[in-house]
Amino acid sequence: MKKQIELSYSFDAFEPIIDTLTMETHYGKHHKTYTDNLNAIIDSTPELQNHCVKTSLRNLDQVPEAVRAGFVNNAGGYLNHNLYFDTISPNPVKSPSGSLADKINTTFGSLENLKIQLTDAAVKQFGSGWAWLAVNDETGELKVLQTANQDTVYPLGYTPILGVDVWEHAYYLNYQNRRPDYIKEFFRVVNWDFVNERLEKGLKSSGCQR
Ligand code: MN3
Repeated sequence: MKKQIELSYSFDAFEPIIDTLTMETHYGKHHKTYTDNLNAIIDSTPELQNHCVKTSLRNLDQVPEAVRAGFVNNAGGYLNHNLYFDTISPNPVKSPSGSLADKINTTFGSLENLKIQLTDAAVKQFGSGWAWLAVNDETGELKVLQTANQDTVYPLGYTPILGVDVWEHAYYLNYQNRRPDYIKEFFRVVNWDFVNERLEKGLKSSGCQR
């Protein structure tokens, strides 16, 4: 049984950057629905029961066609949001350290340049989707990617370490059509210590961590 991550903050912790109703609905309705749907699909699909969700996403040809589209949407919705809600913090560490700081500087030149690239990917994602900072599973290199809907970067051979949710449900009540404003504000709640932890864990193990 897959479970949503437990939140270490209250729904009103991000006011006024992310409003209380958006947090409550995002976690309590949207993320919950993806999680419930994923559990229902896994329960009815023996082929999915002995693998971690990530592994099945990387090997979609082994997922029965009848449930494949639903699995992609709901496994993606489940994993993408576990990462999202874990990455934000009311008391974030505001700049990267450790291996992450080194890699960001080597790859993008600076944190500011990385934010520009992530913002560009997030703004240009047409319709619903995500912008990602992701690690190449083979080379360990960082890359900015974007995906539509709840698609993940796992089938592309990457592991996400930071996701910017650009579905309207993530920002519409406060920001309406002003997606660039939301993205700018979102960076104020990103806990870069957590992103670094994801990077370092990912480099050490290719296990089943979320
Ligand atoms: Mn969302």
